[in-house]
Amino acid sequence: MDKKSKIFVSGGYKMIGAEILKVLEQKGYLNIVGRGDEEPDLLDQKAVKDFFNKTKPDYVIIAGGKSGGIAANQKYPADFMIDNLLSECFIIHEAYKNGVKKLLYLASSCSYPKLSAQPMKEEFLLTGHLESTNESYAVAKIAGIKLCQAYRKQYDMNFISAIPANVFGPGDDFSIEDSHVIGALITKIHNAIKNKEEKLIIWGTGKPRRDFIYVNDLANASIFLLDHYNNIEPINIGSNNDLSISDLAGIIKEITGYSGELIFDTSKPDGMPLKILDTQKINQMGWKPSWNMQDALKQTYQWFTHNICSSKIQE
Ligand code: GFB
Repeated sequence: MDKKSKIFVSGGYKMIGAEILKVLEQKGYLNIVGRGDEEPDLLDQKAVKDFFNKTKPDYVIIAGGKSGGIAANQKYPADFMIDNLLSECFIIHEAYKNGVKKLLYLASSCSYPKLSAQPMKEEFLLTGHLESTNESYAVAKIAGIKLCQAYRKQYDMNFISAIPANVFGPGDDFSIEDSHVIGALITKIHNAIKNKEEKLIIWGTGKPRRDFIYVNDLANASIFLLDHYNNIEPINIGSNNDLSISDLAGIIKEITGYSGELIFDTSKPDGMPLKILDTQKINQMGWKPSWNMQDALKQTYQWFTHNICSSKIQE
C-alpha cells in the first residue's frame, strides 16, 4: 500500500477498528476516510453507497459488525446476524462498484465447526455443524467470507478474508453479561476485590480452550495481509498458543492480585470445547504475534483501571 492510499476501516470506533486505525497512523498511513462521525450508517444501503461514491477509498477493512460473548450471542442472534449480514453486503458491494483496490474482511473463529479437529486449518471451514450458541453470527461471518470469494470469482476483485482468534485488549467490552470472557473476568474480579468477595463465579466447566489474540497483534496482522496476501482462501490470525478458561482465570487472578476461589457454574454453557487456530499459513508468510499473554493481559487490565473502572462497582 502506498502511504497516500485512501483507507476506510469500518467499525473504527470499536476495539478492533480503533486499533487498526492507530497502527495505520503509526505506520504513516494518514489518508483515512469515514472515521468517527464520518462513518456512514452501515445498515443503511443508501448511506453506504453515498459514502463510497463521495470518498472513493482505495483500501477497505471490514472490522465492524455487532459481536459479543457467548451469552450475548444467545440473547441477540437476530441482531448479530442481521447487523453483520447487511453491513458486509452493503460494504462489499459498494467496494466492487467503486473499484476498491483491495478489501480485507475480518471473520471469526466461530465460523469453524463445533467439533473441528484442532488446531483448525483454513480448509476445515464448512466441514461440520456449527456451535449452537453462536450459529447465527457464525453464518453471517461465513457469508462475508463467501461474498469476498464470489466477487473475486465473478468480478476479479482482490477481496481477501481473515479469521482471527478470540480478540481482547484495550477498548474491549467489559460488561459482565454480554462481553467475552476476558472483559467479563476482569470486571468480575475488580468487583470481587472491591466487595471483598472470596468466591468468583466462572461460567461453564473452565475446561474449554481458546486461542486469544491481543488486539495490537490483530491490527498488525491485518495490515500485513493487506500488503502481502492475495489469495481467495481465508487465512487464520492466531497467537500460536491456547489456554483453558480456568488457566486464563488463574492468570487474571495473578495480575489483579485477587486471591479468592474460583467456582464453576456448570449451568452456563461452555460453547466450543476447543477453538485453536492453525497459523502455519500466516507464519510462513513471515508474520508472527509480538505479544505474550501475560503482558497483553497486563496492558488490558491497566487500560481498564485507567479508563473504565473508578472505585465503583461495574454493572
Ligand atoms: O469469550 P466467550 O464468551 O466466547 O467465552 P466463545 C469463552 C469461554 O469462557 C466459554 C467461558 O466457555 C464461557 O463459558 N466463561 C467463563 C465466560 N466465565 C465467563 C464469563 O464471565 N463471561 C463469558 N463471556 N464467558 C464467542 C462467540 O464464543 O467467541 C462469538 O459466541 C465470537 O460468536 C467469539 O465468535 C470470538 O469463544 O465461547
